[in-house]
Amino acid sequence: MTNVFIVVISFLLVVTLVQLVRVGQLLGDIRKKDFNVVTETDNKRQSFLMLIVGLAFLASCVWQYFAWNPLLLPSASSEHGVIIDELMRFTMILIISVFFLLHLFLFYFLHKYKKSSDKHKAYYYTHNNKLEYIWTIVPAIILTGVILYGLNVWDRITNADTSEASVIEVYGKQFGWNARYPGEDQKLGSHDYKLVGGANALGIDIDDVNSLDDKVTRELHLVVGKPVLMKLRSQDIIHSAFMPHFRVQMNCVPGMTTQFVFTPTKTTKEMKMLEGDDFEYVLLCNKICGVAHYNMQMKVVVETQEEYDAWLLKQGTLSEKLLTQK
Ligand SMILES: [Cu+2]
Repeated sequence: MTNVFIVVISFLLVVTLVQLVRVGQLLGDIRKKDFNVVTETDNKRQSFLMLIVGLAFLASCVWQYFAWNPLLLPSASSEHGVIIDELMRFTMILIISVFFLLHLFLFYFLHKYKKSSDKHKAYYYTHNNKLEYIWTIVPAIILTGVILYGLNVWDRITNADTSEASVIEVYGKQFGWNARYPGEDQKLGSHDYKLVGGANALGIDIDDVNSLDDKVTRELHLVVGKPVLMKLRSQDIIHSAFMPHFRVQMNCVPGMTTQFVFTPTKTTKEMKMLEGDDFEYVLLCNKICGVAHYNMQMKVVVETQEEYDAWLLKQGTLSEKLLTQK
């Protein structure tokens, strides 16, 4: 119903504008003036209105910044997330400063250089090498600096030390996630996509001795302050494991294993105290992968080592699950 009202009101607004133009034309006829001739008063009024529109536009940008800011993600919950946030902040400050500066000049000059009889004509100015150098070289230097900064951050994230990290496999399929933890041997068993079928949704090679104590879960539990190396796989099409609070995202590609190493820094309990009791970490799919893509998610819990150990102990191993099925 609201949409119908919006359409009707928009239509009436257009009709009103057309009628106003018609009234202007009729008034022009009565006063014996050509309605289409732009007078100096018109120019002054229009340039003043342009200035108002420009300032209102910039004011609306400031308002939106404060109004929508609470909808942004909270500060990063991982070690590398901090340097991503710093890069983001630096880039946004740079872009927003340039945006405000340029728009202030744009609207000011539109107002200042309006057509007016008391000013001389605009000077036709074709070329200036000095200006060309300045507006080519200065942005080039600044952008090169931004790119080098970004590459440095990317390098630090993707080449992080994996030697101390515990390995967890994350497996995506239409439309859900599983996590696989190695058992006491600390080794994940091998896998093959040809083995996917029935209860063996992850294609795990059960003839591999390392597989038997692996644990497949529907939640991802992580230890606070401990690096984790996520090995990512997909069963069917490309998915993307996205954990916004940790600033982690990596594609899951069928037929290959991708990986991401990171260290969580805040437990779920700490985040609940900061963000409210409803808060949960989540792993989402960030590739539009089909009709239920919107709901392809897995709960993530960050906890202390003791809580993690207690949880992991309760998860059944693959061999136990296979025995109960028989
Ligand atoms: Cu997906």
